[in-house]
Amino acid sequence: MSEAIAEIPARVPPSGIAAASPAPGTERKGLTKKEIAADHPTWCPGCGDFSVLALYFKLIEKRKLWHENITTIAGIGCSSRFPYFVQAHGVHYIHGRALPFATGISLSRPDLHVFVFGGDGDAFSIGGNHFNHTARKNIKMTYVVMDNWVYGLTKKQTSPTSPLGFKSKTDQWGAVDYPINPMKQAIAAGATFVARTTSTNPNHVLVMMEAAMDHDGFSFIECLSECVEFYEGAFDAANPRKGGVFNEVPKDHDVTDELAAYKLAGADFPGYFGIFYKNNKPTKNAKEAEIQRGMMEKVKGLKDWQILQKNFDRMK
Ligand SMILES: Cc1ncc(C[n+]2csc(CCOP(=O)(O)OP(=O)(O)O)c2C)c(N)n1
Ligand code: SF4
Ligand SMILES: [Mg+2]
Repeated sequence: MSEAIAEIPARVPPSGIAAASPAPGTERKGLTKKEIAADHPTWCPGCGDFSVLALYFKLIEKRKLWHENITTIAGIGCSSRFPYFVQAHGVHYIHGRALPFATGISLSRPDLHVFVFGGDGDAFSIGGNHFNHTARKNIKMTYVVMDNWVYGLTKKQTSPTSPLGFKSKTDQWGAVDYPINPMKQAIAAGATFVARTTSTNPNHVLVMMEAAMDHDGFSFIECLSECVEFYEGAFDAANPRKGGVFNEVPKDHDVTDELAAYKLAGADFPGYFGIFYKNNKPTKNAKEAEIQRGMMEKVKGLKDWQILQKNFDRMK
């Protein structure tokens, strides 16, 4: 085998975050919040996004993830500022393009877990196509959409999840377009883990994030996260402290039943919270790794130039 090829690490399908476990004798202490927190978040006081960030820190602490085991990717929007505030590898990328960027990382770096955070506009307007394709390809990553039913960063335009009648700068007389249902969209697109939570229930957010991280595939979480500036009170009906109700997914719900999950997703607001759907099917990561293993086997013993020559000969 040529030296260049020998250096390429075997791309094994990632399994959870097992790579974070230190080898015996090399134990390292987990990161503290102080070590993970970067810039002071610039969100408005009271914004629901603070809670999601705090729980992400908690997840990193609890699961003893080190900087080199995680990456935090986002598009553009208030919620998408997320990677700025995490002291780890991350990218604040192009509006709606977080998922293709994250896909590249996920496929090329099976040793780390890719987290993507963003807003409803980023996910379902400009990034709508990428959402569908990343889900159907079952790329291993965790995607948390901080859904506030509005474009926050650009100061109150109707988003794809804004309810009918919502008055905004783009719909002064009230929104007339039917909103999309993120849960239905995710299930229909082929996401293999689909969950719903709300930033006002911190314990629940953490449980959902952990379950999503442990899923070997594309895990999607819709997290309601109030924009106190442009959609105050949007989720009061889901917050018992504001007189609302927090209904967990019924205990007898079968998470492998796609139709049952779709039915749950259709419940009137505030709907249900928890894991709606979970299905273990091979990821694109695993399939590509298999193809690569096969290819490497075929060129075993050849020098780089011989592999190149073979490719040229095939093209003649
Ligand atoms: C290509 C492009 N189009 C439009 C914009 C303007 N823009 C920035 S953020 C945003 C919407 C953000 O809404 P959302 O994703 O829901 O995030 P939030 O701010 O609500 O967290 C828009 C339209 C942009 N930055 N780039
Ligand atoms: S505008 Fe809304 S979403 Fe953006 S930081 Fe302020 S409260 Fe949060
Ligand atoms: Mg939004």
